[in-house]
Amino acid sequence: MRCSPRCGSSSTAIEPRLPIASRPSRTRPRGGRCPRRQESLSSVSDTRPRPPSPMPVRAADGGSSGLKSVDTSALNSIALRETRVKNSPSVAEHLEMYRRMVLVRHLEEGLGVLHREGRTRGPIHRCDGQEAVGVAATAVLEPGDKVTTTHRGHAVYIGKGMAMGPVVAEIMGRATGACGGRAGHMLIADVEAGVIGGNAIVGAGIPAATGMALSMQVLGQRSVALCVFGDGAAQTGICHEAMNIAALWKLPVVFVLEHNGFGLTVPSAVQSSVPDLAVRAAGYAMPSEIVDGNDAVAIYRAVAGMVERARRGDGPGLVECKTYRMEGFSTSDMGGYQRPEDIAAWRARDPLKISREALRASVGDETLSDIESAAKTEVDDAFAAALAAPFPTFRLDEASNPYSEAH
Ligand SMILES: Cc1ncc(C[n+]2csc(CCOP(=O)(O)OP(=O)(O)O)c2C)c(N)n1
Ligand SMILES: [Mg+2]
Repeated sequence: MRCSPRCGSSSTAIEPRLPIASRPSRTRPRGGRCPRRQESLSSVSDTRPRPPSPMPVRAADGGSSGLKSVDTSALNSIALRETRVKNSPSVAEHLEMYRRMVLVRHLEEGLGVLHREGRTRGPIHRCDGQEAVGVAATAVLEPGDKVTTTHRGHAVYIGKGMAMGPVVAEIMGRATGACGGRAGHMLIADVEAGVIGGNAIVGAGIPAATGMALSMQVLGQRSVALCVFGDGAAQTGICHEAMNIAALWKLPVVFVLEHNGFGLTVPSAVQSSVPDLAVRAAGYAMPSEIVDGNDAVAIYRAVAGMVERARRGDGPGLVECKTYRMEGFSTSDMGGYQRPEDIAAWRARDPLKISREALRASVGDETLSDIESAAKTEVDDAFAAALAAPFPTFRLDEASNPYSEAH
């Protein structure tokens, strides 16, 4: 089954198969045995060929290969019926997602300019081309829900409702920043907005969101934790540990895998045994879906379905968003390993273009242009305010300063 008109990958959804103990929801099952595990695993090993994915990936041999995926369509019907909810965004919601994506794009481009002028500190991981993932996934959430993200988290910060001013000021290390200038661009958090934080340790946001979901379950809240993480992070051991325990205990956590084709300079094809990482969800009896990661509406729909079932106590789910990072790994990336034709192909499928095109028919060019110019002004103002703001002052504790002359 195709997950969206633009996505050549199949949706993969697997009914959770864990026995539920006496309490029907948010109850930790006593045992971890999965009675139908064998059935799901044998279905996953069916490797019938499928049409290639639109995501261009350089194969291990350096050639170009379409993604060969596992056909798990046999597993889809039950869970898809169950997770089919009223989950399409309204035009107003799509418009707001578009506005936030435009804000993030201006933020990224502004940072690029400042970096070239030598006015930023440390590497900055831009998310140009990936805005739809962080923005659309968080657009689904309610204010009490929490999100963790990665070193490339700008779209999540803005998507979950942080104001542009404190985000820009934090990236620029100013006292007026969301974390007082102490976090920098990779570690921004905002408790009130439900942003538990970016994280410079690859994979570390995955157990953090899972732990947050455990606390929500223990406290009997109706909230959901969402974790945005990369394809590189998906290869870490902690990812598997967290997913296993999340599925075993039916924790209200949704894993959103931002599959941009690379971990640092390493292509997915040489770091993963499977091209579609969503198939791993079957190993945890967890539903999963693959979507076009440049299509905000497709992401919103898939994440909304997973959030809905997590909120009602049916446990975690995984959404794999196929996307591409158009500006390299970071501002210190020297490039040369991304094929120009791949970059061009993905630029042609820019998530902002896809949403703009979809919205034009309903709201018209004028509304979109107004939104675009207001977003530009908002980001320009945020940069001007941040650059005029002071740096924080730090008081060193002499006793714990290893470089102190006092020792
Ligand atoms: C535990 C750990 N190992 C290695 C690194 C170095 N590192 C930083 S980003 C990165 C790649 C991450 O790839 P992915 O998760 O796909 O995120 P992307 O950069 O593609 O958004 C690596 C290996 C790190 N920061 N933390
Ligand atoms: Mg990656």
